[in-house]
Amino acid sequence: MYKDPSIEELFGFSDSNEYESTEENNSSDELEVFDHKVSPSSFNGNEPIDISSITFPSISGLILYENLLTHEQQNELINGIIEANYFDNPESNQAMCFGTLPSFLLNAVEIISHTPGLFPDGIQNRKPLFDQSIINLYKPGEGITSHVDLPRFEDGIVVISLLSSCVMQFKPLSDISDIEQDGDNTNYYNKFKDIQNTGETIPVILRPGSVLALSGSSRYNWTHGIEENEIDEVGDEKIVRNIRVSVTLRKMKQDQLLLNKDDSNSFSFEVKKRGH
Ligand SMILES: O=C(O)CCC(=O)C(=O)O
Repeated sequence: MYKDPSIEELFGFSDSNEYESTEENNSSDELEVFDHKVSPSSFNGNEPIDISSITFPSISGLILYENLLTHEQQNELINGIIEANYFDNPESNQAMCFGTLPSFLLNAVEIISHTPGLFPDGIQNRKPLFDQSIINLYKPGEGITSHVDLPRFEDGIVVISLLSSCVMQFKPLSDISDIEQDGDNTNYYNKFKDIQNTGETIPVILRPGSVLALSGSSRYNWTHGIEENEIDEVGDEKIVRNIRVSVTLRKMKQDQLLLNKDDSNSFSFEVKKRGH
């Protein structure tokens, strides 16, 4: 019978009793652990047959592609993340990579870059499409505070979801002082006027293999975040969260690259505990 992998089976550390595997501790058996990590059954089902795109009438620029990545492509990402050892330290749950993207992301980026309608052409055709990635690890119940991505990143952001589903909440940005400022960028967040601000929070279910694209209003005029819940309920659907990994892909503004890096082609990464 299918059983979700535990955090130590995936990332090789034991964190707390809460997440302790009920199975025998097999962490010394690399091959078996590795098999468990990568088995397609870890994704609970059959090959995806239905790639569907969902748009959100009140959030312009937001588009969700479900099943865009096959189980094998999801496995490739998870294996790459495991092999990069980002989360060897149980305190770490966020890895930020700058410059050249890690090689295990390249196939997924290739798929995304050939997915029509994800972004307006000006974004979709830029080179490179992305040069910065954040990999977030969530234990069941963990979330991320609602935020708007900083202005130092270009328009056109994607979030790839892996392993488990959760609900991301979109809230219209009502007050510019609500968000973290990054220099003199106040106008930056107000440049899209197509928002119909009803004050309503819109839940978006992010399932494994899905890719969520944010551009325009959805990127600048809405906050996005994940509440700290073990169970999400949307309509009739009840989602029991398990370990989730997400990959956010963005492009840094050119002037930021020059400011921050001697060599814009260099690769660097930072692993830390999510601040929010
Ligand atoms: O984990 C997610 O799905 C979203 C991550 C995110 O918004 C971020 O890293 O800024």
